[in-house]
Amino acid sequence: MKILVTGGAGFIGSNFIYQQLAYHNDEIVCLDLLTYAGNLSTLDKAAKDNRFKFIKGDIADREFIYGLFAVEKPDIVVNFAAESHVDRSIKMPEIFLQTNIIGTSVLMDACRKYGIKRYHQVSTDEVYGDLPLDRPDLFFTENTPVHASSPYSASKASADLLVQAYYRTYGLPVTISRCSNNYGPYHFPEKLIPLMIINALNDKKLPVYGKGANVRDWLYVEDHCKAIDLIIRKGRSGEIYNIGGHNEKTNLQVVKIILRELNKPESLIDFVTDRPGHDRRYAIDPAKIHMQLGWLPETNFESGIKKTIKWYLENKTWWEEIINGAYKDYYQRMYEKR
Ligand code: NAD
Ligand code: TDX
Repeated sequence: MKILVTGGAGFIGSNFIYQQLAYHNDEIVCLDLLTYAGNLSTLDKAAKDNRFKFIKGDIADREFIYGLFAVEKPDIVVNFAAESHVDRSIKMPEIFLQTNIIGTSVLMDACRKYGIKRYHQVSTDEVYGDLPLDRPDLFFTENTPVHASSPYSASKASADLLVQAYYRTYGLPVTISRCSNNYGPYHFPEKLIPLMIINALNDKKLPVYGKGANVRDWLYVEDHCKAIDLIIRKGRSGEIYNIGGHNEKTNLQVVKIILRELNKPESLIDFVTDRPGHDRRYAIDPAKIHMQLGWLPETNFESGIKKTIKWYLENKTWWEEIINGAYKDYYQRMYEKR
């Protein structure tokens, strides 16, 4: 079988590729535009495997995508390619619409034209909006209405609606997964956990938005990838699967854990202006994927964060190259006057 993995040079896509190569004997074609978030060096080890091939290109470029499908004829498409950072979407929404919505429709049109066994859309719990902080009894289920808050989540929700429309109208075999916040190796340093680890290692301030009271439901990236693996091989076409491991933490709790693990003082914490429209709490009910596909998370937050910190300590070159490049301007623009 041949699997086309789009966005495989990013955080979750690269972890998915390594897991697929370790557990299965399928061919993997990785398509990635190598935006600021894509990093070819992340795939260095995969490139040594003759079942793996990398192609640079844009999922929203129709002519290019049709040409690629005509040659590669993938059996399964797993679409990780996206603009993924909420803060960037607030400053620059257009590219989110282009990649996340148009890109998804182009990929699915290619699937219709050339035929595939399964198109899988990697979506997010953010499409459900947020939950109040004082109702810990509430969780997102697959039946929770879509209610996006940021241009990022609105673009992901729009893509999900298109995926469902292609299933209903054209009978395209599709699945959608909606996962909570991931963390682990190869996470781009603009996101909370890697940003805080790297700033703490460099004795820089840790910018916590608002009071740090917002809650995220953290899942170790390998658990997310295992869930997607089950869905593409055993999941039912037309279905949505929520993925999450009941690992809720406030941002302040996460930052304090990181400081404690690195033996750094809490005086590094800097409370800065809040994110506009900041979602208060995400919390996934993963009962469906557990009951139907037998998925359960294997890594709890306490061991996952230790593994993650160890990875950032042992892979300094990977992130130093990033933070010494265009990331510097990004950081200044995003945090200077906050
Ligand atoms: P990421 O930003 O680390 O990686 C995205 C990858 O997509 C990069 O390699 C980038 O070069 C590539 N890409 C961007 N635009 C492209 C285009 N037009 N054509 C081809 N490639 C393009 O993102 P991530 O955190 O790995 O997220 C992957 C997917 O998972 C996204 O769809 C995201 O919405 C979803 N998701 C992420 C999380 C999370 O916590 N990170 C949680 C749930 C869902
Ligand atoms: O500097 C920061 N300070 C801070 O307090 C950053 C970057 C974030 N935060 C807060 C905002 C959020 O409440 O930390 C929380 C996590 O922020 P992000 O890492 O930006 O993630 P989030 O906005 O929750 O979105 C993530 O989870 C769902 C991913 O980036 C999305 O791609 C995914 O869909």
